[in-house]
Amino acid sequence: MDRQGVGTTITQHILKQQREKPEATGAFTTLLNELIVAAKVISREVNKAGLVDILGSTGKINVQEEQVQKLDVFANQIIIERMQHIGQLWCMGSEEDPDLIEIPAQYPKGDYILFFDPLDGSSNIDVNVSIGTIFGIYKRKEGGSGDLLLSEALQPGIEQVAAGYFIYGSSTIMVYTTGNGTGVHGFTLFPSVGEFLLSHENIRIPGKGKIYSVNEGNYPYWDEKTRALVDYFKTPDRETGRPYTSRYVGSLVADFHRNLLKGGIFMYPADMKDPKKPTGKLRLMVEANPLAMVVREAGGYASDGHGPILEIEPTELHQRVPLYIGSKEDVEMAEAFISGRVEA
Ligand code: P6P
Repeated sequence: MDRQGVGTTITQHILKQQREKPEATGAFTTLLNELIVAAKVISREVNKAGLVDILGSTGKINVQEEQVQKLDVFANQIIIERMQHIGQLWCMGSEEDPDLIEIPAQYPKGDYILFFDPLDGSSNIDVNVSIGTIFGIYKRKEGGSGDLLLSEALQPGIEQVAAGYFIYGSSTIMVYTTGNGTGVHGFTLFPSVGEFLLSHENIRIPGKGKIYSVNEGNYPYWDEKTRALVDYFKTPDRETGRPYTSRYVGSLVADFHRNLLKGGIFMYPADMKDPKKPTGKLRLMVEANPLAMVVREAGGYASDGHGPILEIEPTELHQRVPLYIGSKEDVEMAEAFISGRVEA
């Protein structure tokens, strides 16, 4: 806290970073600040969800064939409504919407593309487990057709100009990076001030952790390499600090945030539980890519088991990928097992 008793606000932090970029026009700052306003509104609703009739399911199934929670719908609408009028977006892609979201004709368009999961982990809302909003921001490529084409919107995660997440838990925290060595920084929402204040400056993930996070209920549906990998983390070996501790909340943002701060590996491997989802449950554009950028900027790594998540050329808006993400040494070990370089 500085002498005003406030500390560094997220707005000050963004402005400082943007001032160091001669090409900055203020468009990105406007975009990120509006997303922050949306997150503050979502945080308020999440934190009072237990008091008003906004819990439970809408009875609808989304494009992911998952129960749509009322707060899911609310969060999605808030982000779309707030972001579409600021004149900085070419289009958006949401985990909740089957297709790209067009900016209505009455609003000016911009050069950025926002992919987001409005409320990840929402099945945990009713049991008061932390949930979150995940976002990845891209710059529209020059020379496009001018039409709203998926082929022009989808880009590899390495092209993100910013990525991060909001976690709505015991407190609301925003973690983000603008890449290029600018680091990963966390801000905690002070409701009394109504501002996100810097609380975790320059987050670095340990090179090797002591935690593994995976839903072991899927063990019967994994292939031999995946089973051998998870068994590896459970096998006692003093030299490599095994067995690791198992920690799995079932809310990606909560599991990722804990491992980012403490070290460890989160895994959502491919499984044959649902033949319609042979490449795992998590989505490339709205979950894996944003977190892969955050973890890379914090010194970690994210892989699909064969190579960097950030280098995957997307072909579909909602394509799913296996995800191994966290401490670099642990994720590289996962890659060695899954790609067959280590014998099962
Ligand atoms: P499972 C939540 O529904 C979610 O999308 C992620 O937040 C979480 O990591 C994962 O699914 C949990 O999936 O199959 O272990 O319940």
